[in-house]
Amino acid sequence: MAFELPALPYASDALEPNIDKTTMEIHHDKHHAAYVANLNKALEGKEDGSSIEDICKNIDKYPVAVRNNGGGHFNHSLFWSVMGPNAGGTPTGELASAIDAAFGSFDEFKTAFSQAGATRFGSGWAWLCVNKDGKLEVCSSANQDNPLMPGVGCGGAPILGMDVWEHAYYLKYQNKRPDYIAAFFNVINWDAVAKRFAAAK
Ligand code: MN3
Repeated sequence: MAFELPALPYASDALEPNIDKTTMEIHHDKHHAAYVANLNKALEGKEDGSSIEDICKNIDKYPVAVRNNGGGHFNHSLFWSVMGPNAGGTPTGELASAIDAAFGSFDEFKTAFSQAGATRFGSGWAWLCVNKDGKLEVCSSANQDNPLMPGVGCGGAPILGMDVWEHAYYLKYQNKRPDYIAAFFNVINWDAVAKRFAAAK
């Protein structure tokens, strides 16, 4: 079965002014759509019913086009789902406790995550993951790689991902990636991240 582009779970202007409508439209309707189309093309005749998560976990069995476009599909699907309008702030409950336990405080987590995104050279992603021991970790990956792929980074289940490709921010923020990263924190849907955390533990 072919993979499909998921609809944005909110309007394309819902993240204004932090992420502008035009960037969201191009990012979702063009970039993510292209990853899905190219993933389906790369898998044509070789579909085995694997989920996109299972493809990422076994990525070494696939050609590089599946790595790039399958990673792109997984990463962007997660990305849309962990943002939202009326979001931002700080997490609560078990996720907040786990962040404090792993990083010392929310502010220290924010610094580590922001730094992972800011220092990723070229294109890639910053991640918050639940590692094999059930602990939270921050890492970053190049291109469309992600922590589900063996040997990439945290080696765990990603529960928050931030796209730091220029296409994610250049129209509004140009070369100022740190400004985009600061704005990203205003649109994190911590309830969605907490659900992923509960499922990953
Ligand atoms: Mn992107």
